Amino acid sequence: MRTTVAIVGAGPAGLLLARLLDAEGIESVVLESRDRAHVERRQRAGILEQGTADALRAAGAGARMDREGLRHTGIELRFDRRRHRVDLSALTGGRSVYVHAQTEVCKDLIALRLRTGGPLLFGARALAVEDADTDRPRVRYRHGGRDEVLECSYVAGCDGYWGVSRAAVPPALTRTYERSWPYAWLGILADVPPSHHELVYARHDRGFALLSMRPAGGGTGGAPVSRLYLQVPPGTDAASWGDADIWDELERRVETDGGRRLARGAITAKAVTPMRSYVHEPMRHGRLFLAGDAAHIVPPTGAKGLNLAVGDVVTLARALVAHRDTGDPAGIDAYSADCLRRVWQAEHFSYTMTDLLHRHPDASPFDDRLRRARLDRITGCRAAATDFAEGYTGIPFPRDA
Ligand code: RFL
Ligand code: PHB
Repeated sequence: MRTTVAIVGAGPAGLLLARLLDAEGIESVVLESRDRAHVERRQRAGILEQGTADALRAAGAGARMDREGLRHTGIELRFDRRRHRVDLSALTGGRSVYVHAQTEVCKDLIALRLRTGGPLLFGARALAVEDADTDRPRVRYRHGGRDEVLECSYVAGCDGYWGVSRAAVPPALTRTYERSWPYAWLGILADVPPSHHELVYARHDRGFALLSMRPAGGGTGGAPVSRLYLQVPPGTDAASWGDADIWDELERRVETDGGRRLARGAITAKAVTPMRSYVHEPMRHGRLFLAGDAAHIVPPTGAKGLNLAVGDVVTLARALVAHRDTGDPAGIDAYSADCLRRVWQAEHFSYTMTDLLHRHPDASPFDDRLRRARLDRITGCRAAATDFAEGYTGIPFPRDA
């Protein structure tokens, strides 16, 4: 098989890129190792930055987000049993974020592709990207029990952290930057309306907790449900936490003086997520472009992973279109550096927010006081709050800045 752009991976990065290329009449083939049901059900991100929401709308994939998603203009920080609202919109000239699940974004992009676009092969596992530094790169893959080859002009490596595309960049040209965190998140979905109408990020001596939510979805018009997270030690087995223990622990960590009790309900999903910060440089090698989690990972505290993936593929699509229309390779040549500038801003934001809000097993009392002092600054000083709000609502996409 031959195509213009071979897209490896049908997560948000690969699916949105496919959509953007379809809209411009650029041929692509998407290879996805898992089946459709798995991709559509994988519980992950919930917060879309303003720029991501705008990009989905521009791609014709924003209708359900606008109908069912929840626009949030602020978040709450809780520490020392006190509540502090950060008014994101007032601090950023009206920017906001949307609560809308990654599962729903993927479902809509898959439906669009299957209805109006080129091939999207599920159960097609890429084995290797070859000859990325020539004019005729190719992807070897396995599909339906057979080994196949996809020849192409460009490869988009959108296959996430565990994918194979990254390995096609020669080690001698690669530099990776990494930090692992001494904790993980236990995340649950619960069939109960959220206890607070905005997200609550809580720092507590027992560890971090996050109260988030998912819109009802499916056009049911029902109430949102709760999506909740607890800081736990790395390697924790989700099954080792009983439902009542989870609710008790959440309640302790978000408790405020005179606050309401947490509404409890049936827990419908439970999983542990490790935390990692990781960047692979460069993000391009010849005609191979890495995008999304294939190139970088942030800890989930800043809600940046999916948003970075969207920025990467918007940048890549623009570069490919400009090259086709004008022959000018400037966008292609600048792809890695353009994306990495934004990636490092998000790495910094996610790092800082993670560090501020979690309980570090080996932190000294002095370290803890410094973290508290920074939180006091963010909640007490407009300049610090503005910096936080700009980071949370999103660093502009490359060349939009
Ligand atoms: P994905 O979503 O991992 O998709 C990669 C796809 O590639 C497929 N694949 C292959 N296909 C073919 N051949 C191979 N050899 C392949 N190897 C892998 C995989 O099956 C998969 O379908 O990467 P992508 O597209 O870059 O998207 C990244 C996002 O999924 C990720 O950054 C976010 O989910 C991170 N994240 C959050 N991001 C946000 O922006 N806002 C949030 O609120 C947010 N919350 C979260 C999160 C991630 C979490 N977890 C579970 C890691 C909350 C959590 C708990
Ligand atoms: C989520 O709802 O899944 C979520 C929200 C905020 C974050 C991370 C995850 O910072």
